[in-house]
Amino acid sequence: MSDGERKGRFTIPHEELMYPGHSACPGCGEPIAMRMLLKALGPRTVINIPAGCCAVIPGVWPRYSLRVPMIDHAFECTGATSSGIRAALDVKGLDDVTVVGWAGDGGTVDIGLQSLSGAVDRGTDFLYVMYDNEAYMNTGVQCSGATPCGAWTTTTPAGKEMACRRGKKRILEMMVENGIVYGATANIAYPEDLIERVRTAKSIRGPKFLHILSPCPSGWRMDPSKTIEAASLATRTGMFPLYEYRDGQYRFTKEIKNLKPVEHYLRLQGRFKHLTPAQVAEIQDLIVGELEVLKAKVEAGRK
Ligand SMILES: Cc1ncc(C[n+]2csc(CCOP(=O)(O)OP(=O)(O)O)c2C)c(N)n1
Ligand SMILES: [Mg+2]
Repeated sequence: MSDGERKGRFTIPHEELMYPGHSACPGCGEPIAMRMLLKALGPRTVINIPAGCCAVIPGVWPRYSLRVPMIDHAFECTGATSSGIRAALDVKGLDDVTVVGWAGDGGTVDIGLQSLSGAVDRGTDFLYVMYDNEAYMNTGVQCSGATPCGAWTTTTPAGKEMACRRGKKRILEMMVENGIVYGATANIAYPEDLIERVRTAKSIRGPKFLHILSPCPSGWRMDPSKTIEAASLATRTGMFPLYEYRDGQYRFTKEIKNLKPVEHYLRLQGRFKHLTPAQVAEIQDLIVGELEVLKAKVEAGRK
């Protein structure tokens, strides 16, 4: 902890465990999320990363921008690798080291789902982080189970009908049903909140799951300077609500009052530019419906 932090001047730790010089595209949300995660966890951390942009962003050998060890592995096995690392650390008596499985949305909600589910089932003490850029970006923007309704991708082309018509896979709720001890959504536009969620996760033993929204300017077809604005609008329009699950209860970590119309979020990004006013209204209805479901869960926990 720095002097500034001790005096309460900074809520974001000064310590840097991710250096500049990584290979992310301009405006990419992933290194911001990674930087904040490492600030919250500190150096006693091991990260395992599957295929995806995240595998190359830290650097290609001999360059490396993280100050913690990272293990690179196949696309579909983040959960299994985390369980293996945890077991090895436990044998060595290193129970103060946090294990983080860090994967993209495609590597989590689709291809790594069985492996993640197995690790939760085994009760592995680890933090799984899904940074969500809402498509398979590293291979050229294909639709994943986390791509939002109406978004253009190369496999959901723009046309008269919306090729992607459903809501995002509710991965956090799926993991809750699977048996995680803590789960939360977070957003790079709210770094202090993100850090608080990571610290909470670190303080609890068992399988934890964090879902971080991480805009991708190239895939979202927007200017790299718009990353934080887009991320912030995602939460302020209700597209990406911030909430957590702990001890059997859901709770909003950012109140969802006075939501802006979703159009503000959609119009910022080229991936939604083909949408007609009727389709925008359809997406608005979908979001309102999903928020009602979430509110009911939060209310049920309060009773
Ligand atoms: C088994 C397997 N299938 C496909 C691939 C090709 N592949 C590498 S990265 C990637 C996209 C990853 O998408 P996501 O997990 O969302 O991360 P992002 O690239 O968006 O950061 C794909 C399909 C692979 N490496 N291994
Ligand atoms: Mg992705």
